[in-house]
Amino acid sequence: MNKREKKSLVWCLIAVCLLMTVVPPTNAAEKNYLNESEAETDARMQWWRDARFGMFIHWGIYAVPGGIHKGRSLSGGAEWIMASLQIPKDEYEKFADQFNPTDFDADEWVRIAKDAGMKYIVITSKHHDGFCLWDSDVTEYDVIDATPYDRDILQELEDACNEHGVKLCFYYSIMDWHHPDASGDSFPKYRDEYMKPQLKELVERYDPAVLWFDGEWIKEWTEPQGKELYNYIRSLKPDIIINNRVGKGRQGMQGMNKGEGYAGDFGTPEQQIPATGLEGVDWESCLTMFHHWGYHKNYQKWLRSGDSFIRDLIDTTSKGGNCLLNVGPTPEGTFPPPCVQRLDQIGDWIETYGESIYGSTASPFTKTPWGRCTAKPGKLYLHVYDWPADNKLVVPGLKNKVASAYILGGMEGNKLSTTRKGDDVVIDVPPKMDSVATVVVLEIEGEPEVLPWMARPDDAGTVTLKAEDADIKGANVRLEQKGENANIGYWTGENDTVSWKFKVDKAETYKVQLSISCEAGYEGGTYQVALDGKQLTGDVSKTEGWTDYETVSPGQVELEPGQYNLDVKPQKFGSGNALMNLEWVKLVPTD
Ligand code: H79
Repeated sequence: MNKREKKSLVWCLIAVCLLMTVVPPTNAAEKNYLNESEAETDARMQWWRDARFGMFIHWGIYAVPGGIHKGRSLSGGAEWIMASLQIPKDEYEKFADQFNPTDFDADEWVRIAKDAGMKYIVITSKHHDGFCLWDSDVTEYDVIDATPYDRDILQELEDACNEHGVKLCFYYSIMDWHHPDASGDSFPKYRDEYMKPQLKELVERYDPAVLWFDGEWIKEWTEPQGKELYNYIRSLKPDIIINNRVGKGRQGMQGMNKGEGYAGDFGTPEQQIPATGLEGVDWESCLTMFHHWGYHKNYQKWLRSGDSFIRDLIDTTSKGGNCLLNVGPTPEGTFPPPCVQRLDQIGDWIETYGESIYGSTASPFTKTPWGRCTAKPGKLYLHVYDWPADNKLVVPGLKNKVASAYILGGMEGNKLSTTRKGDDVVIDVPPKMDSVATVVVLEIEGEPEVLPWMARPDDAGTVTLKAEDADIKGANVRLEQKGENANIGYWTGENDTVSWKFKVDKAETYKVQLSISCEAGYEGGTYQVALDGKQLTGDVSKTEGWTDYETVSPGQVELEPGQYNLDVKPQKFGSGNALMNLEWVKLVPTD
């Protein structure tokens, strides 16, 4: 392109942008559902917020190869086999001839989900490969027309879900590797003559509670199209819920939106749980039971324990989000038995402790060192992972008056005694119970009034200030997760400061220790520790690399009982532009 052509292209783009601002993308007479009031959103989202736990199902003809084709296995998810092994369309289509899931029993699937405590099911109506699990009018590439199996899977699931009171929801991929118009210039044709008619079929025939989009990252898809599609679907079913992948707001796998103004009702972290929730933002972490989303023949290799899924559910709930746990059924139409066994295990836990999950909201605490907390009006549910050795459960920095305390699950009548110790509440708990997370209920008066987390001495009297609990201030300095070692890194500004609050309850002389690392070429700096009006300094020597930590001590401090603030910051940089990585600071009693 020459300069002149470039110039006219730029003018052309400017003209298009101007036009787009004066001509709204949707018919002005239609309702803009993106402008609904907070009360309307709250009413629409209520069942979803209360539900907290759903089942994701990835099922399609990719289950037939199960991650292995012609002796080749793949790097990505088993449901991506067409793309990752570059299987030509006509060759891939042949898996449809072998898709004959005669063991499929919608009623059993829904019962398994319900017994696991799941309130909704999200199934792939169409994944990236384009194959459809219902009898679509606009394609033959579906379970009725292209496979020997002659049953409408989505219809059977809808009937079973209605029967059991579980909400049925559909995943739908915008990206489509099968449809000839789904990429390039003909994309609008695919959108208007294929995608939208399919979505209309799905909404009108099966009445889904949620539409869960994916594959929105393709270059053809834009935020204005996302907004238009959002409004189109809401116009078909006004109270439907739609995820944020309908538009372009999502920030990668982290899943939350880049900012305000994007279409979609909830964020979609994928294969991860955010470090903290976000006040006023709905989100759902989707997690798969065995690394792949679709069925993989070697799934057992990756299958995690039932306990880990229970803790994931507690974790998402304690941060104010939902958990969508995925299973990839076999080509025969069953859930792999070890998955069912884990789902049973989750269901057992839910049966005892479900009250602490459904309808609960995020923890009011910044940190509960023994586990997690969920809340309902007047109640705090303390999910204890690490049972206190002395049977005294410390609820840190809770100002409210306590009404009562008891353990959930048939022990409600057995009240536990509580005492106030300064800002903390201490609950006398019985010896450790046999559960991955025992739930202690603390009934309190009024709205929770909670102080920010403050570190305190452990049984040996040592105060540990961890990187993940630090208050970090500076341009670049940040919390990093490298391998096992969460640490504070990118320490490049002279005012970059990390701080902790802690308290001690008796007079003591402490040795201050830091666990630091420094790659060769950066050594020679000095750090400063400020505590109780005193300053200690120490040198930064090189270690084997940024992940090789060494414990150093800049000196001792004498402290009286009380609350303190400890700051660490650079005093002088060494030969590089970063000071050090810091894993933790400890105050170790000297006697
Ligand atoms: O259906 C399951 C997976 O098959 C599908 N989503 C889950 C629910 C999935 N497809 N791709 N991926 C997951 C990973 C893809 C990541 C990327 Fe991207 C797409 C990297 C670049 C484009 C997402 C969008 C992350 C960055 C931009």
